[in-house]
Amino acid sequence: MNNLEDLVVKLFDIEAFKFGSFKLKSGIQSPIYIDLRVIISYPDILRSVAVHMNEILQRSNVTYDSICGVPYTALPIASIICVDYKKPMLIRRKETKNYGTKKLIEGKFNQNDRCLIIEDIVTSGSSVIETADSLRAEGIQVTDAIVFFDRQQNGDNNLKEKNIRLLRVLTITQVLECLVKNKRITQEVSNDVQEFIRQNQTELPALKNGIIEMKSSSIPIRQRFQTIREEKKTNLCLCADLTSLDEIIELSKQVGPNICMLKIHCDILNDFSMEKIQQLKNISRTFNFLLLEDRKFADIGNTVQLQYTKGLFQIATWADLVTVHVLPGEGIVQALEQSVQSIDEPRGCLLIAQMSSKGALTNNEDYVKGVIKCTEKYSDYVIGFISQSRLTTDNKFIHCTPGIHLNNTGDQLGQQYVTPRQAIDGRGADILIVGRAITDSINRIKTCEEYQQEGYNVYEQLRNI
Ligand code: 5BU
Repeated sequence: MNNLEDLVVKLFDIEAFKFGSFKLKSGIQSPIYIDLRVIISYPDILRSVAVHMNEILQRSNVTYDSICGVPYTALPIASIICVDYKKPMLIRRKETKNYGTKKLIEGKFNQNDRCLIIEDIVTSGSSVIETADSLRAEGIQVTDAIVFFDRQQNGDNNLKEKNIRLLRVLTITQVLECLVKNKRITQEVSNDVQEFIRQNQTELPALKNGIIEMKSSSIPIRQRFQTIREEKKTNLCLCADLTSLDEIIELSKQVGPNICMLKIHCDILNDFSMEKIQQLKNISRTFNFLLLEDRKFADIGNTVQLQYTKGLFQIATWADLVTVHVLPGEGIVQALEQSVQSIDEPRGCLLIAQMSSKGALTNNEDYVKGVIKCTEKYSDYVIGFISQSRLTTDNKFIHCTPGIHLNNTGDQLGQQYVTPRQAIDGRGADILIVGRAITDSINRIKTCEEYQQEGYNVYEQLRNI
């Protein structure tokens, strides 16, 4: 079955294409339903699909080190191509395991390997993008994807936005033409489908499961936090005060599902690079957590603008959130907000109202009042506080509390700890900022899960009172 036209007709005959009126997952009524899953029951057709895909790959001169099929239909197709044309395969799990290594990508790969994604049908491109994000989070390059069938609903442009070139064997227009020519459907049916396609163009959707918010790039940070907390059931911010970004990257992949935020201090890293921080950012998108740079800006407006956007770190390009002291006056917030106006992703900050360390000079009533006033005035950019108590009844402001430990009361350098329960119940924390309690523990993943569970349980108990 080398002829593509024969293959299309065969696919119609085995009911991979159906015409009528079908309710799609989105609730929309569609005149066509395409389900390529049936091909696994027809070995000749399955192989033929793989062969045609490979022909396109040969013609397009794509270079790649491995192939990753998007589950499920594309998996057998990917397997055939990999075996027949001797390419290694990768598999992306739909969910991470709760036990063992928690790997999201199975198979052997090296950093900067180039992986080709294979999918059966593309509509919006969301599944391909979800797969690409996971691969990229592992340091694997994704530049091309191939689909057997393009529904022509703007998937190619959506993928282009993510720097992925879409290759395809067939478009819906070609399928319709072929089926009319072979008298499987009438011209009228074909016209109806074409009209439906024209009217149902897609944009990048936000994905579910708490993993990857593709539109996270446009959802305001405050709203993102609320969604993450509910979807992932976590109010835990892991504070990774490690001096190796490589180590933070590895850790973030392991605990990504458990946290709503990752806090770092970029100026303590021995191996900072824009490439690595971009990798961390991709991981934060994959696992859907916010990235907080605990920069504690505290200078005049002009200086903080430079510190935020320039230098080695270019913090504004990657940090969803930063921390800010209001010591120099509210101009600092105005200056920071101004410098992210040209960035096309939402940015926000947390004002430091009260510190956890012994004898902190911030913890005085007038100072805190000033911080609250400033928060209210710049409430678009300031999403909340770093605090040790609930400072306002306005729930739109998020209270983040550091100084958390389940079985320690402080360190030798002035840090003071409370338990997650004390922080949430007693002090009104929305987010627990936990550092060494997790990073110094013998099993970081397990400890992280414990803090996540404890934090979220207390939050739920209080919510249900
Ligand atoms: P720890 O390992 O959980 O003690 O780390 C706490 C983190 O929170 C650490 O990165 C501090 O820089 C940060 N922190 C804090 O501990 N207390 C504060 O008041 C503020 C930040 Br603001």
